[in-house]
Amino acid sequence: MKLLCTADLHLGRSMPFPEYVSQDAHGPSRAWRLICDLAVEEGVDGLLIAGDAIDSEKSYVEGMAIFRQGLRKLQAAGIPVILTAGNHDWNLLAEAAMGFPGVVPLGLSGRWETHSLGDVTIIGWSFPGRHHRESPLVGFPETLPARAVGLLHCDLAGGESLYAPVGRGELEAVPVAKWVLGHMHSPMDTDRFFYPGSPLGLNAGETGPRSVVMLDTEGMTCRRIPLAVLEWKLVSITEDDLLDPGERIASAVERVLGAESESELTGFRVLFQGRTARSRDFRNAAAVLDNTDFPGFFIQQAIDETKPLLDIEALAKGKKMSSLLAVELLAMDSGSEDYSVGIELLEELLEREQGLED
Ligand SMILES: [Mn+2]
Repeated sequence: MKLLCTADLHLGRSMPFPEYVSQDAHGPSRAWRLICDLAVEEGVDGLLIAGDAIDSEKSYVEGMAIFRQGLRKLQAAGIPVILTAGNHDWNLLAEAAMGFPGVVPLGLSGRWETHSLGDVTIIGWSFPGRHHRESPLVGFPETLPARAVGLLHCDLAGGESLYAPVGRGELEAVPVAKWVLGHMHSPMDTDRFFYPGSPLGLNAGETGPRSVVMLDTEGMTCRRIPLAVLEWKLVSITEDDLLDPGERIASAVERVLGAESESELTGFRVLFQGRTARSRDFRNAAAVLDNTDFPGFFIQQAIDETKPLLDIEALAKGKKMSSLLAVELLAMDSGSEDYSVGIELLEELLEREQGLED
């Protein structure tokens, strides 16, 4: 059997896009439509969703409507949907599935529940509330039919997590051939479990390409299918590019941003770092870039972390405390760690001296 697996769609979530980027065309709803299309095209035997299909109660009306549109399409194609609830949609799945006999939420009261799909048993557990501090594997059945696939929203980091902490060993100790997990938005693959990851990064920090997973239950093998809705990238433009600000900023940015992307749209966070004599210019550039409309990509945020260039030689000629430090610095290797510590001290000192003069 072929089962298409995904998680963390967060339908209804408003993306951190500039106004000119369409939420519907490039956000979670676009990803969901693609996933439904893919399921139909590939003629899958089922779609598995490991939690957080809908974002939250706040975006509930919108998220629910988008979700049910997709379910209608899948139902028309005779594709069953098996899903568990995550910490975001723990109280929404029962209603979402209403009127769809082929849509099966599993383990809604926080109890393990099974569902047969052909020769495969899907076993799932849903968040019973917003938080769950215990391992959800407590009370897991000791025996299961041979071909069992687990469906769970959980925090693999374990420990003190509020979000159903589990250890890797716990997942591997139970009689499940393959776990489909949700909650971590980055994709992750191991022999016994995998996180499909969110089908698109939901904020600029969630960088990297995204995909869904096709699980072939014959040999319990997985194949990733890229989803090219949106990719976030972080670019740092450092010292070398900052020698000549102004015009150069735009060309440096375009050069970096012009790099090929598999995605329909790429969202960038641009970081200006390093020292420049015209740090102020970068502050302005950041403001301009925030509002620049490029085809195929946009800049979600430009952050100025540049520092003013210090003229050590000129400072060394002075007659202040800072001059003594500047003399020391001139004798040091500018690549050393001590040198950067010295520069920071010098900046601090200059600020204080400035304060005394004011
Ligand atoms: Mn979650």
